[in-house]
Formats: sequence, structure tokens, C-alpha cells
Amino acid sequence: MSAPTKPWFVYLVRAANGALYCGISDDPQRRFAMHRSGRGARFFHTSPAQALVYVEACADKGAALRRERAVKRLSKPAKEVLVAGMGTTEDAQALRKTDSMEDPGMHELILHHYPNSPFAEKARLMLGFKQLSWRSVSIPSVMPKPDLTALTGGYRRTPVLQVGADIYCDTALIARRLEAEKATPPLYPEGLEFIVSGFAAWADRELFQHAVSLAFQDEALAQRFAGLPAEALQGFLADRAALFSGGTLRRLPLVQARQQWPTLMARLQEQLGREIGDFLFGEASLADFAVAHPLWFLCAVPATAGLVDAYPAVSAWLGRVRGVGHGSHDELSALEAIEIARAATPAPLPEGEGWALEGFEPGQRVLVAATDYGVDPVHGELVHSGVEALILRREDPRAGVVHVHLPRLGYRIEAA
Ligand SMILES: N[C@@H](CCC(=O)N[C@@H](CS)C(=O)NCC(=O)O)C(=O)O
Repeated sequence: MSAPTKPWFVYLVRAANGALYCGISDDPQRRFAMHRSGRGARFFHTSPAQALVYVEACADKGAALRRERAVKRLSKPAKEVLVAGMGTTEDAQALRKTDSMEDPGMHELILHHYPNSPFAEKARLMLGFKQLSWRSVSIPSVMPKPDLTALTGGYRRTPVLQVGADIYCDTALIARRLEAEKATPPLYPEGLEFIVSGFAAWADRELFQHAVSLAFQDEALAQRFAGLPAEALQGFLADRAALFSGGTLRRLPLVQARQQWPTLMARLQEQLGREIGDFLFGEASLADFAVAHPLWFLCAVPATAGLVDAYPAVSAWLGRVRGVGHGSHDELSALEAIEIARAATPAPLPEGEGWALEGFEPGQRVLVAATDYGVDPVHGELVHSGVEALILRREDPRAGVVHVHLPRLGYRIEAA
């Protein structure tokens, strides 16, 4: 029998100036005593720790870390509700539900996407995995996308997640936002965080590049665009050529993609044959959704479906991953989404998590752009640089003040 896991706690400490600090510990009282003596968190250098005002028990350290992330994302009024209620875990779950209905700081998840986008499928599956409900805004698959860029400030890639006046670009960041929204089931299982995020980055780039090259062969494109006017295909190809201009990535030659594909599939088959669980690393994780979306794309037309079907373990696993579904969702118009952004205030910036960004100061005017493809820049005021994300504040004539969140990895930042 395995040893019972030790409970850990998420706690809130009030500083003398009224601010709330969120942390985790296996002994919150001892930790609070440390904060009182000025040790353990830089937060209390500006204003001393005054009272331990909230403690919530979690099953283990991993659960506490996930809960801490979720609590840190709550608005100040929502944190105050926790403090006032001193709830248990169940109470806090229920409370989060009421928060989203009553607290004007909490907003619905809105996904801007189109049906046959692989990265959008990755996002939809992640939403399904977490059994979240969301609103769906249809965006064009080619430029121009004026309603999308009113929110993003220029970022054009698909998908984009909107939460009120906060706009999340790139599925690498959308995954982290969804994890903060709902910790379980985790996209980053405890102890596998580094493996799944590294592996997902590999699949999103390497595997996806192969899939795109294979999916763009004539026969596959003809099947994809069957029944549509010839101009639709021409317009799509011209748009995708422009998508790559100015970026570092080049389309993988078809012959190379065909030659290398069996190696990629053999690796997946081998991993899936290990009987460590139903998914790539045992339990389902971000890694599964990152591998699934390029394969899902190939399965969509007969000309390329065989590239997946020829590998029974991969095909069966893909069925299981797709089985998580897309969560419950309903349609929202692009104009309503812009109106929601305009009416909302961006969420408070993450507290005490700032991370040095060499050469840049908070408040500076910058531009941030992807480096690989779809390099259209977003201009704004740099209001936060965290470990994973940069946040730009921008004011849009239609969407009002929004915070655009972009990943640090794979993006460049320049003074503007
Ligand atoms: N790194 C980005 C890549 C997104 C991406 O490449 N999306 C494709 C669609 S699957 C795209 O933007 N294509 C051009 C477009 O939709 O305008 C992410 O993870 O979200």
C-alpha cells in the first residue's frame, strides 16, 4: 500500500496595507510566522504581514499548487469573498461558480476559431477535457480578420481565447489559462509539467509541420476544397504563402515529410505500446492534445487519413483523445465578443510574479510578434512580464482597453 499523501494548504495573508498574499505550505501557521518576521516572500517588504485570513486544505502539494494558481487569478473582490466565507474546498468550488455569475471581474471563456483549424481543435479538446462551457466565435480562415484583430491588435493566428477584456494568443498560453481556470483534470500532471510542455512544443512545431506539408499535397487539397469555387483554393494558398513571409519557418518539402513520417509514427506507436495508461504519458495531458491536432487534420480527408490509420495503436489512441469532446458551447457573434471586451475591465495583473525582461521596463511601448510565421506584430504598453507570458495593454477604438497576453517563447519583443 502506498503511504497516504500529506495534506497541503493554500493560504491568504493580509498585509498591513490591505493587500492579500496567496501562498501554499504544509504548515500555514508556521509559514505565517515566517512572513511576520519578514522572511519567505518579498511581497511583505513593502507592507508587513498582518493576519492569516484564509486557509484551505488540499489533498497534496500538487493540488495545492494548482489551487494556488487558481486563487491567484481571482480578482481582489473574489479573494475577499473567500476570506469572508473561510470556505472548505467544496465551498470554494461552489463559490467560484457564484463568482462567475455575480462578480463583474469574472467572465465567460470565448474561443475565436474556425472549424477546420488544427490548433483550434487542440483548444476545443482542452476545453472538452476540462468539461468547461464556452462561447464560440467564428472567424475567417484567411485575412482580413478585422473583428479578431480589434481584440488582438494584429495577431491573426487561430485560435484566440478571450476572457472579458483579456485576450490570450497561442494555444501554448491558452493551455495555461485553462489550467488556471480549472485545475482538474490537469493538462500538466504533477511532476510531468516540464515533459508535457516540452513535448507539446515539439508536436506543435515538428509534427504539425509534417502534417501541413502532407495535407497540402494536391490530392488532399482538392478533397478539402471539393465543391467550393476554384477561387477559394487560390485565395487560401495565397493567404498561406503570405502567412510565412517574414518568418523563420519554411514549408517542409513534401518528399521529406513523406520520408520522415514513418519515423514519427513509429515513435508514437512504441510509446503507446508501453501500457502505462490510455494516453501518451499514462494519464491524459497537454501532450495528447498537441499530438492529436495534426493527426486529426490528416484524418479529415481520405487522401491523407491512411497516414494515421496505418498505425492501429495511434489510431485507437486518437479515438480516445477525441472522445473527450469539446465541452458545452454555444455561438456568439464577433460583434458581441467585441462588446463584451469593451464593457469589461482587464483582470488584475498577476501579483508579485514579475520576471526580469532584459532591456525592458514596465510601462514601455513595445511590439511583440511571433518569430516563426504569422509574424504580424501587436503594439502596446508592456504592463507585465511573467515567466511564461508578456501582457500588453492596448486601447482599441472598438474593443476599448484590452490586455493582450502573448507567450515569451517563440515571440520577439522590440521597443516601439
Ligand atoms: N503557435 C500557434 C500556432 C497557431 C497556428 O498556426 N494556427 C493556424 C491555424 S491551425 C493559423 O493561424 N493559420 C492561419 C490563420 O488561421 O489565419 C498556436 O499554438 O496557437
